[in-house]
Amino acid sequence: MRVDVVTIFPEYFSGPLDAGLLGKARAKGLLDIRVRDLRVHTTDKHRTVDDEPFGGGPGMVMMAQPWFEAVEAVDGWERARRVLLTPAGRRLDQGLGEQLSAEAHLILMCGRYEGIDERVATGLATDEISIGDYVLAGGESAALVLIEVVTRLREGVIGEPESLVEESFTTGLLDYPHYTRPAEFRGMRVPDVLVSGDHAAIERWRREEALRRTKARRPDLLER
Ligand code: JEE
Repeated sequence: MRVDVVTIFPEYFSGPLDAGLLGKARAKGLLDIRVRDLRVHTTDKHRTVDDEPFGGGPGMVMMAQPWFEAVEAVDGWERARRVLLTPAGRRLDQGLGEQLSAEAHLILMCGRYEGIDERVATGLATDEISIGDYVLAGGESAALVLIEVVTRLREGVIGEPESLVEESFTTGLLDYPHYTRPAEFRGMRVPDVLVSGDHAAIERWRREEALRRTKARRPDLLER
């Protein structure tokens, strides 16, 4: 899968894309990520990307021109899924992540300030996506979240595909609690059933714990 990221902070991506699952997927050639500096496509000596909002209001708005030129400079951009990260977008969930993971090419647009001139959303992007209901300072961390969600769903990225099948957001419940050795740590004991060897009882316990947690923390998941 090919991913092009457009940002005024390319350096934001160097650590996260090299570590862990993303670093491995790139090393295996399963993920080809290119981070592009929006300011390359500015036209003045100060490399300006923002201006005051028409109609007034707080903050600055990113200009459409550098965004159109940056995206149109990506080879194959017309066939790519062109995603604008924005707090005003459709909320990312596992289902949308699965859809996006089937694409050959994503272009992710990461804004800053109060956002981007609306003509980028209407005339350049194919999708507007938000990663959740809170306000970030820009789209970069959202793009990293999206890249991680999509990458771990690609064939060959995760060694054991069983861990994808049992995924909590696929079963519709939160995950059950996990424990490892030692059986007692600072007076906190692992539930007896997990060391009992009774696999039917373990399965029942896990299912009940998942249900209990979901009721307490995410009742919205049970309504569906
Ligand atoms: C892209 C700029 C910052 C801050 C004002 C906020 C008023 C934009 N889930 C997500 N949360 N935030 C983002 C995100 C934030 C961004 C950009 C994505 C570009 N910013 C910014 C404040 C405001 N509004 C919402 O209420 C109305 C706008 C994001 C994603 N993806």
